[in-house]
Amino acid sequence: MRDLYNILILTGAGISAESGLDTFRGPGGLWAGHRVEDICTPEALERNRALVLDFYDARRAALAQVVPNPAHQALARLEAEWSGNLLIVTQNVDDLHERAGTRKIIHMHGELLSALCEACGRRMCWHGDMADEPPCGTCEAEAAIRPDIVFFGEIPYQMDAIERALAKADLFVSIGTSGAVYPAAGFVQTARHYGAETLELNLEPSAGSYYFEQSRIGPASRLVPEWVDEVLSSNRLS
Ligand code: BJW
Repeated sequence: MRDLYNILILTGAGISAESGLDTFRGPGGLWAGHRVEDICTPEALERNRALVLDFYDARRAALAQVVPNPAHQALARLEAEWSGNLLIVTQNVDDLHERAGTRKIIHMHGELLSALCEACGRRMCWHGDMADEPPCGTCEAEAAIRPDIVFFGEIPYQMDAIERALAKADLFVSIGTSGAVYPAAGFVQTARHYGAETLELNLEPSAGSYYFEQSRIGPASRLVPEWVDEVLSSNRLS
């Protein structure tokens, strides 16, 4: 076993499921009765702006009702206690990692609590509704505020930083993601290419399970704290 210093963790909807947030592709994981791939696009936003804004307003309201679970808390503890490097890249648009105490995080698919002005490109913290289409607080453009969410066909955020982290990772861990959406689904192969060990923690084997050296099956609220205990009690820090 090689020394361990740089740990890169990818999280998906499964880590927030036990907090009460729906996943995308499991049972009941439908987006307002549609496939997420048909609706989460810039074209859908253009065609039916009110529906999309309403949907994200409801998600933002639901987020205020839930709290981090033991999996989010364990990763925050790992960040606080691990003397190597730890980076969390999340596909989730919720803020449960941050509320658990995580500080080093990239939201590659955007954030529910952020808004993006399509006119001036400015991003701003957003806690209220967007359905009433307020003007941009900076450039005052009308009907230009949209959720700061990466839709299909748009480029995920901070890909350069993620590529750099993949290239230097000693261990890549994927938690609660189905491996159905790229580029995140390809991270395991990139990490392996650069020599990282790979581990998957999921309720069931994902589409990409085959690429992981090790898969552990079970709920994140149990598997993640167990794995964090293992890492913190190991002597593998280089
Ligand atoms: C538990 C659990 C518990 C449950 N404990 N586990 C053809 C081939 C290949 C690629 C493409 C293609 N056609 C188009 C593409 C690209 C496209 C894509 O991948 N499409 C696929 C459908 C094929 N991707 C894109 O368009 C992306 N952009 C892009 O590629 O740009 C080009 C580019 C890239 C890089 C550099 C330069 C250029 C953008 C993708 C945007 C995705 N957006 C969404 C919506 C976000 C907003 C929102 O939240 O509403 O992101 S879609 C949705 O899926 C969301 C998620 O982040 C994402 C992934 O879902 P996730 O997290 O995996 O959830 P689920 O539900 O799928 O899985 C849950 C998992 O949890 C399951 O495995 C359960 O078992 C598990 N679980 N309970 C542990 N208690």
